[in-house]
Amino acid sequence: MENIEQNAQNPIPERKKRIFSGIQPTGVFTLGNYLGAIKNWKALQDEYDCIYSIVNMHAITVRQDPAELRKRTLESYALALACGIDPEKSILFIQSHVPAHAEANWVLSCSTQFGELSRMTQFKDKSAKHADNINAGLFTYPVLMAGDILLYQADVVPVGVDQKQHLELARDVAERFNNLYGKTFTVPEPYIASSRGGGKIMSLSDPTKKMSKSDENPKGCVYILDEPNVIIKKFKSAVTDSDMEVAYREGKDGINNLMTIYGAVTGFSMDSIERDFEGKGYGDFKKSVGEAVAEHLAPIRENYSRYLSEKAYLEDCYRKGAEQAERIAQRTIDKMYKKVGFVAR
Ligand code: ATP
Ligand code: LTN
Repeated sequence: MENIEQNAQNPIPERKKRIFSGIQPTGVFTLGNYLGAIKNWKALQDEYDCIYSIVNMHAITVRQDPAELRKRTLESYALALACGIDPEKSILFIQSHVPAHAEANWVLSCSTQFGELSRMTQFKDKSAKHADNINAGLFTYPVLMAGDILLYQADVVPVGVDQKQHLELARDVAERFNNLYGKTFTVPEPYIASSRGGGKIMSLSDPTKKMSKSDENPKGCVYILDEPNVIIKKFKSAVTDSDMEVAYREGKDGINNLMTIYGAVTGFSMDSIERDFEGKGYGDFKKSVGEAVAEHLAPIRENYSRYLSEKAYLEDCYRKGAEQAERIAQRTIDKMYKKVGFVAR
């Protein structure tokens, strides 16, 4: 009886749900990456068991300069730390350090159909943009991504709106594999910030286009390491409409985007932003958005230079991260190999 009472007061803690997400080391993170993904990565660390990766294997689907990729991978790792990913709470690792990602990719590619990969809109966009290098990796990229997620038996995957289709594919592949070989993978749920909440931040120079870190036109992109005066200037020259009203409305892409950004960094609702800027012009509004963003990002810039200069700490973190990730991923690879009928060594 005593025991039962004690157990009721101190129940065994439930296993936390697991999160996996990744970001490519293709450049300094943009405000889009931050609001659509990394800000959520940080916020979810206490409630979930989180595993985050700098996905350098994904990055080579478009041509990269090797020295630059190496440098950017370390910088991206430091940036993730600077954005508040805490290696004591979460696993943060570099994708190529865990061979299971390449192994899972092969097995899963044999459970993915050519037809379903052909429907991926990111492949169509990127192959139009890189017409001289439409390689097989660019085409099978969603399989590598499915492997990333399924290896860790992730329950939830926080990403921006642009990754929704890839996530649906990962779910389909997991279900197909489970049906064919017996339960092997957790089928992951997407965690997508609503577009008003920052799930899709648009370019400041062309608000019909996604803000993207590999964009050749840096004017439309706010990078999280930009100096405050640069940020304010970029917002001042943001493209808007010829109307005068700060209101979230169909067809006002530029203003909608600025309102989304302002709401995401201040926590203000669209209604309260509309009220606060009633009767004021776009100039005042753009200035306020620029200042709020610059203020929000300032601590990240300070943390970043500190982390990047602590080389030994950085190395220690990514080595530990890889070991922790590998332990989990290897268990899933062993299971997959057994299920498909590979002879154990
Ligand atoms: P690249 O330009 O190299 O394709 P990217 O800027 O699109 O890169 P990724 O590394 O592919 O960034 O994505 C990292 C995360 O950031 C993903 O979860 C993605 O959905 C999110 N993300 C990227 N761009 C935006 C955006 N403009 N708005 C909201 N989320 C975004
Ligand atoms: N494809 C993603 C990056 C990515 C990812 C992942 C995101 C690679 N693997 C696994 C979530 C889960 C992109 O942002 N382009």
